[in-house]
Amino acid sequence: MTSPMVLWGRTGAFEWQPMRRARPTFARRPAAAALLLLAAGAVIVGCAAAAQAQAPSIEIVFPVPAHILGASLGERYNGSVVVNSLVRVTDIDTPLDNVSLSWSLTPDFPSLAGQNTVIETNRSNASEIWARIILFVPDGAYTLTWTADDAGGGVTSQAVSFTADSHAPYVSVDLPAVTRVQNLTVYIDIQDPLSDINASTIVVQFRSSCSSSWAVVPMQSTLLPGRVSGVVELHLCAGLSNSLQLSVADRAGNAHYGLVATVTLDQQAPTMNHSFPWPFSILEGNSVNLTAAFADDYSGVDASTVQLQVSKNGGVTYSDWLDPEVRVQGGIAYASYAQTFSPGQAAAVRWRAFDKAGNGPGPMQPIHFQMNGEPFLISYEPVEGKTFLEGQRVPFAASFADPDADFVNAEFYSDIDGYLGSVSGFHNITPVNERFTHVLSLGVHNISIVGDDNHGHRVTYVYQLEILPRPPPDYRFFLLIPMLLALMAADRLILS
Ligand SMILES: [Ca+2]
Ligand SMILES: [Ca+2]
Ligand SMILES: [Ca+2]
Repeated sequence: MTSPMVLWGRTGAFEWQPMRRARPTFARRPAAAALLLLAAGAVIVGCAAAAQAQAPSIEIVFPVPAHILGASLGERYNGSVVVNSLVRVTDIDTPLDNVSLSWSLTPDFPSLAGQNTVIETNRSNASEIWARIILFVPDGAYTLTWTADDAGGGVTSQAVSFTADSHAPYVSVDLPAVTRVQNLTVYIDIQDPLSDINASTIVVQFRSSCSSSWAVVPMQSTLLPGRVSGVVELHLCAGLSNSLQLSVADRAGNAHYGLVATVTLDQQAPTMNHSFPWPFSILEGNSVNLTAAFADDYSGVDASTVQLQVSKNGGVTYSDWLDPEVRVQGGIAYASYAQTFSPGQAAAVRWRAFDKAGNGPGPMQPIHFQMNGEPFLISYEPVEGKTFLEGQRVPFAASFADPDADFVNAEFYSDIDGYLGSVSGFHNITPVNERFTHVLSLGVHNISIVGDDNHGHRVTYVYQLEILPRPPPDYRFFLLIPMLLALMAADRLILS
């Protein structure tokens, strides 16, 4: 990019003040114009071989060749590097006011245009012009070219290469955030392609989780252009704060100093601090929300690794590993998995979890539990097929057992007479001697015995009882009475 020429009016010696643009010198200086016209005429009329106007001469005072800018605070502004280029122009055969100046920068960049890139000139001295521009450039390698044109055919250019580098070397460390490995080999890469690294400034320090002070760590270095590759050996201590810091400066003086990486050493698997069901508990219903909560010492539970296995035969065989829903809160991983069981089923669950460092599988011990089972009938009265006469009081009793030692209530129903009564047991088995009686209607009854363990299980047994009509009175009995009396009288006669 080339800045348009800007000529600023004369001022006092070495004062860098912007002034209004000067008018063409021909208009203001008739004498000089006449002289130039005469000279031109002489060239045209007289001699084609007469010397052409000699080009101005440019001396770039700043920056000097290979200058690196940007390392000092004064050379940085708002994220850019300030390039304050100063030149001195002399011209032996042209009034200096006629000399115009321009500049260009390679590579170009869009942010260069604007007020700050206007050329300031000082023409207070009749034999020389001092000019400068202020450029704000990003980091990079540049070539600045100044061009002076004396309007008489003499044009000259001067170029200077410089580097803008306002950034410290870039440091990258190949260090994991968490590890299970106590002795780590760490690769360090330091880069500064612009102004190269001053290898003598590199200092690596390490502080383990078990220490409160920093210690210098020797680094094996391989020096490359604009780059240093290093290797250090670290001996970690269990904990969160194994820290590495590094200081280094580039050849321009930009320095990096500070923490570059922290690594957690974790060698313990997660632990389970809560689970449901409790070991050896008896659960009601058919669906159980199996839950567990895991904690970890340093790196934290890897939620994606929390799994469980379920056994439905008391821990003899287990399912495949199942993926529960996992929610992590406050460093604790909460897992839950809904599973259906049958009544009375002996069950077991075992969990596993890894931490983020890969320690695991964590808790694997099974937790045994049982599903609440149905009660079952042991004995009952009256027995199947027994008949009773109409109007007779029928005694009812039942004994139940329950695998969970639940109380069992036994209720009796008739399909003819409805609810008959109940016996309620003490623990485990209803005592046989607890009974009630009921007069049933004539006919064949379907009797239901319903056992309820008060834990959701009602079992029903059905059998039949028949109530018979009473037979008519047997009058032959009454005919026998006089015969018996006669026999008894005869007995007495013989004995006496
Ligand atoms: Ca640098
Ligand atoms: Ca751990
Ligand atoms: Ca039960």
